[in-house]
Amino acid sequence: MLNIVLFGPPGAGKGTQSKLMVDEYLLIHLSTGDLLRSEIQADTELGKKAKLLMDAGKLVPDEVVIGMISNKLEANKDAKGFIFDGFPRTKEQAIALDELLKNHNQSISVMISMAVPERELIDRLLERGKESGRPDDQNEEVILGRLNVYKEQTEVVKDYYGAQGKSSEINGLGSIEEVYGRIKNAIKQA
Ligand code: B4P
Repeated sequence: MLNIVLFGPPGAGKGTQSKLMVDEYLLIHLSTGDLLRSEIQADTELGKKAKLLMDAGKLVPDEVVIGMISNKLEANKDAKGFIFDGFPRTKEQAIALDELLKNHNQSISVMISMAVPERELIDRLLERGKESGRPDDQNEEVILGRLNVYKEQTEVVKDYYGAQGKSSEINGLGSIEEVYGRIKNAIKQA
């Protein structure tokens, strides 16, 4: 099985690249952001609570996203592997993911970390906000807050996989195809 963590700050291109990887590697794409937005769309209790946090650029509690991923792993026992997009976002989530995969006799194959300068991230998210209607993409202050959350709570996840010898960093600047080529190389080397 091929289990990939696609990692990077908000706007790095994780969702964009995941779509290309799904077709080529036949993996199941698990985006906690998409899963949470589906809950918001369906107006569930979970969605109502998540919306307040997401619109403010804050993280949803660990137990909520870990529970979502656990359900998806259970429901896809025959999968060829998974792309984890936007998860794990805290060290606690990374530890929980290792545990969940261990219960299925699986482990993470590689964490691919996408590096993009901060100004480019802000411009990409503001641009997406014009069309997507996502409240968390429309306000520069909220975006800066999300980048701070990334630095304070999420960046440690890179060290977590680095300590396991599973971290591979690529340049996330350039065309979508150029970035995808680098991801394919990182997977080949892993
Ligand atoms: P996410 O949905 O994960 O959203 P994101 O970080 O903004 O990144 P995304 O992957 O969608 O964007 P991409 O870089 O592809 O999270 C949203 C919120 O959900 C979080 O703030 C949090 O509240 C909550 N949440 C999610 N997971 C959580 C977790 N595990 N724990 C707690 N809370 C959680 O693309 C950005 C833009 O860049 C796009 O418009 C794209 O077209 C463009 N782009 C991509 N590649 C490009 C390239 N090479 N060149 C130019 N533009 C490019």
